[in-house]
Amino acid sequence: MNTNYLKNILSLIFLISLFACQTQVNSTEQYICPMKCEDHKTYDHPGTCPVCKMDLVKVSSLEAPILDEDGISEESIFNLQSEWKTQDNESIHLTDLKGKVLVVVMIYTSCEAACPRLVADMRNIYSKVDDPNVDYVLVSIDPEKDTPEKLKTYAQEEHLEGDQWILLQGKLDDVREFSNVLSMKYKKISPIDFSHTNIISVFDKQGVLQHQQEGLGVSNDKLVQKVKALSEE
Ligand SMILES: [Cu+2]
Repeated sequence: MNTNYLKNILSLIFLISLFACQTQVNSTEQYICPMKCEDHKTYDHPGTCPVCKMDLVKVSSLEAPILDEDGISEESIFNLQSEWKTQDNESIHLTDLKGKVLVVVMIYTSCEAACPRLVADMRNIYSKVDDPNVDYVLVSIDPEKDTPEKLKTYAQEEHLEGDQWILLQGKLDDVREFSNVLSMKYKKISPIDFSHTNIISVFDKQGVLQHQQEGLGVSNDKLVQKVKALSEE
């Protein structure tokens, strides 16, 4: 009787310690946005990213990038299914841009304040990098007005000519989704104008965000260096 009682107690202690161990393992698992919207901010529980609304993933799962059969990591923009129109009125998916380093900015063509300066910075980066393995992508945040024809005219006016310049018109929701990936904020403030953050982003050849430059009139030296390094990878 006494032995049995002791056995039961011991088993119970064993079970409790097992359970305690398990709880501890779970609580040390951290979660992170796959797009790293808030840089390296981690969460104790699974959920969705407050910025881009994508499902948080386990930090440990990001240590070795998960590649699908096409060699695209979970964090890549090439996973986005959205369809876009270029300035030449061709339909493309983001994955069609695979294999080149991408320098990306979101603008709208009727902007008279910040966007012309961002575009000038893009041209400046283009001439400093001087590498055919880099594409320059301008995504319109005003797809209702920025039709492929309008984008074509804008490209000519702004001297964004040649195969390396890609101007994109998307659907409203797809533009919003894309801006979330870049942590780029924009808001319509009048029938013609938007307020927006000024960010130039760099993606590697697999479509993973690698660098961002925020602000107007800032030095692009670091970004140029990063683009050159990624192009050589
Ligand atoms: Cu603007």
